[in-house]
Amino acid sequence: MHVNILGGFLGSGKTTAINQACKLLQSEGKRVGVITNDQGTQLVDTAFINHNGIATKEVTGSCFCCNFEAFERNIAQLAEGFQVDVIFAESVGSCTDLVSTILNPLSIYHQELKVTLSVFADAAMLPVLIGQSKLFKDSVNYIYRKQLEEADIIVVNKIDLLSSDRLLELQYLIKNKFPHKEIIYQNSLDEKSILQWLDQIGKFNYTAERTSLTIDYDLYGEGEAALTWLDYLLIIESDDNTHKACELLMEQIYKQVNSYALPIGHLKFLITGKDLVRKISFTARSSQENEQKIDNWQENSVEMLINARIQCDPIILKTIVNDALSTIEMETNVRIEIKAADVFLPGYPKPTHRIIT
Ligand SMILES: Nc1nc2c(ncn2[C@@H]2O[C@H](COP(=O)(O)OP(=O)(O)O)[C@@H](O)[C@H]2O)c(=O)[nH]1
Ligand SMILES: [Mg+2]
Repeated sequence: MHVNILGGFLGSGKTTAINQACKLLQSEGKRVGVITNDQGTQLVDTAFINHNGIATKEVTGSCFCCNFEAFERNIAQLAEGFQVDVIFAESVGSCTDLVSTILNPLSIYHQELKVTLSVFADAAMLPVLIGQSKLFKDSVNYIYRKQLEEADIIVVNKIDLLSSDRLLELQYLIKNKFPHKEIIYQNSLDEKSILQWLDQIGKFNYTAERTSLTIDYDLYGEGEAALTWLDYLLIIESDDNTHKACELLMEQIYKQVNSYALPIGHLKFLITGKDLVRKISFTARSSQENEQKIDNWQENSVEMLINARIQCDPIILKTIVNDALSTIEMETNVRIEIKAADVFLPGYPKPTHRIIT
């Protein structure tokens, strides 16, 4: 069985690529499964992939590396319960050191699995984050660079958003920076691009021995803890339609985060109703690139899941979201019930295994 692990920073396009790849493989009659991962418990990615009719398991409350047993259990359940041929596993966007903590343990304890590690990077963010970026703290940039360093394949994603000149510049930069890496340039919204990625991981030499990262866990832990985690589950109800209020709420949160100049890892919303599944993501791009038109819907009651990773104090993020909820309730005719709310700083990474090669 093939297990394709996706790493790479928050918002780089991992879930999008998995979703597209699964649809393509399913249309060819293959049985696919997905394992999602987050340190929170209410996951936008799981709900999104599930709504698309794909067998999904999740490791919550901890990353794959710190709960390897749960990861193994999920692989076994997808293999036995759903008889899948291929699994895509998306690791937490602020996680690294996967070769020593996931791939090496899998190659020792599960030699029957054919495992690959694709590390995704947003094409526009890549030159910023491997340079002397002041966007995130140095410890966060450190994680980003380490993720790329251990990739089997680097997937430079969202190339559709670059001009051809900028793409050429980027290709030159990346080739020089990673002369020995397999690199592909991708638009995950495009079928042909996804087929090229699937072809590349299909051809991968699964028996290749990988080199473990040399990594400073204190700096890695500092980077993880720099990004506050927020998960909210809301019920939004109205006597009329809920669309406008939801749109205003997302806009209000995004604007407030920007007004405090807080760097966004990701800020994503999943809105579901009787006939509705809508995912809206904001990432560390310019606000103009993040401008989104949210098509109308007709629903009196929707569920909204919010997942955020933002570089700031947890109290600030919690206050921004709670203030936005109050404002929208006052200014529109919706009632908002908070079903679950969790805001925290991730703890120090403590992998189950760390096997060095
Ligand atoms: N234009 C464009 N947008 C993309 C592409 N891949 C992902 N996105 C968008 O980038 C945002 C973050 O994607 P997501 O898959 O959630 O990233 P993840 O955090 O790495 O799983 C979403 O709004 C996606 O629609 C791409 O190749 N091109
Ligand atoms: Mg994701």
